[in-house]
Amino acid sequence: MFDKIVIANRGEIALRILRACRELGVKTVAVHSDVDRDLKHVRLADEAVCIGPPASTDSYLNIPAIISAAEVTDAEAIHPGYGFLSENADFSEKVSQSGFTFIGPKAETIRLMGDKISAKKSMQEANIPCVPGNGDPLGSDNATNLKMAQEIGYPVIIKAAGGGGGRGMRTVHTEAALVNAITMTKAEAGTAFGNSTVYMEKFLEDPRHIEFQVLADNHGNAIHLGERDCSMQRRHQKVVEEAPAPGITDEERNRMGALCAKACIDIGYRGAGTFEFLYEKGEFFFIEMNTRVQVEHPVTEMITGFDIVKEQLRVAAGEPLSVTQDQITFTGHAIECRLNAEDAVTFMPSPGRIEQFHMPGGPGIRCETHIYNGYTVPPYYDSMIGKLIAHGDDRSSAIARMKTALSEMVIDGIKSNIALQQDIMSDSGFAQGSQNIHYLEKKLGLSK
Ligand code: MV4
Repeated sequence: MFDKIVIANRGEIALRILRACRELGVKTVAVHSDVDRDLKHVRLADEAVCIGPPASTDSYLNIPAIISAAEVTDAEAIHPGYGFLSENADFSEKVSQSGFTFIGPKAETIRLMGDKISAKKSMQEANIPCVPGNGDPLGSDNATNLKMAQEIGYPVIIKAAGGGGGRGMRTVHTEAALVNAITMTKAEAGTAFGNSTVYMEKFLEDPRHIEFQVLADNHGNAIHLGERDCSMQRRHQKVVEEAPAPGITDEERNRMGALCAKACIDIGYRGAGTFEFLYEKGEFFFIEMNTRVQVEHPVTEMITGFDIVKEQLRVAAGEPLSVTQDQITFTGHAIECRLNAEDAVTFMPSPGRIEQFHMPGGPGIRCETHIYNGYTVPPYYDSMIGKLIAHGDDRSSAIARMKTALSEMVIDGIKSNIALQQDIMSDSGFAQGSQNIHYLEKKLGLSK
């Protein structure tokens, strides 16, 4: 195992990584911006290095500064967390070239999955079911593109190879709109991603978002930890996640999970990863692979009792996976509510000083947050300030525990989405389960 690592992130995930390090006897270096000296994990870390001014581009995205911090503290590895540099292939490459271990997949894997065309190609080759549409780059011949759309059947969606996470896509409902939509998406993609390549696939109108968690080592082993339902989202920001996904049978879980684990071996995957699918009318369709630990990993940890972050550290250190697939079992149901510092009506970020924080507790409750009484949420970063996770014997018990926990949690001084989460937990549609990706936005009156 590593002697010392750099945690190249902030907030709740930095604290989560620090806790995993402590359990494994790994020393920690927190790297932080000027305004982040009072972060909980910075206080708890063995060492702390300031890497720049508040703006992310000058600090948490500053590759030379982070690598220098690893050099001056004589650390062995760098954990990127999620967001920031976690899926930046150039960062992964520079970390390795500088003689450190990047806690994540190889740079070439990040690059492969970062390009949505090569990702889809590699998944088609690995027999992962993909959304209808060949995934080839669209050429400039209108007749060919019109023919392709006709064969797929409208509506279709034009997606940028450099996009992902909801960026760089356009839905097309009629033949008349196709040519212009391709032109527009290409132009926007060229500006936004420096890559104007686009591809076409069938647009699924009311899918659920279901994703599979995988872990792979450097010794040819890969396992899956089942799936999560992340359909409760607003403007591509997940709000509530849960595991298992309601209505997915053990057979479907085992079949899809095994396919994902096998695909990991095929592509030489290493570390923790997520296969994102759209799920409609009983069928899974691959859309993207995330090559990092995800915000919602705790729901999987709660139903499997397996520590994903500790395992990331183990496989990065060259150890084989600590478990085999048959040792993974699923118990009960877990729900995660993301906690955001935001206005209840406008959803605008609401930074400021936490005057009063009371953390909920009790059986099956887990609170992942870095906030504390007197902590000031800075305005420079994401508004997510933590996550509340409830585990129960079944879905309704998990909801009941979540409602109890939300009712006893106090976050004063800033605005938060606690009331929204309470509203969702009491929503009859949510209680039913299996809602699609449009459900929350419709409920909030945002669309359709
Ligand atoms: C789609 C789709 C429908 N059909 N692809 C949005 C984020 C990116 N990961 C892919 N996305 C979508 N791709 C096809 N062929 C609908 C979405 C989508 C979506 C997907 C997952 C979660 C929330 C979403 C919200 C709007 C659109």
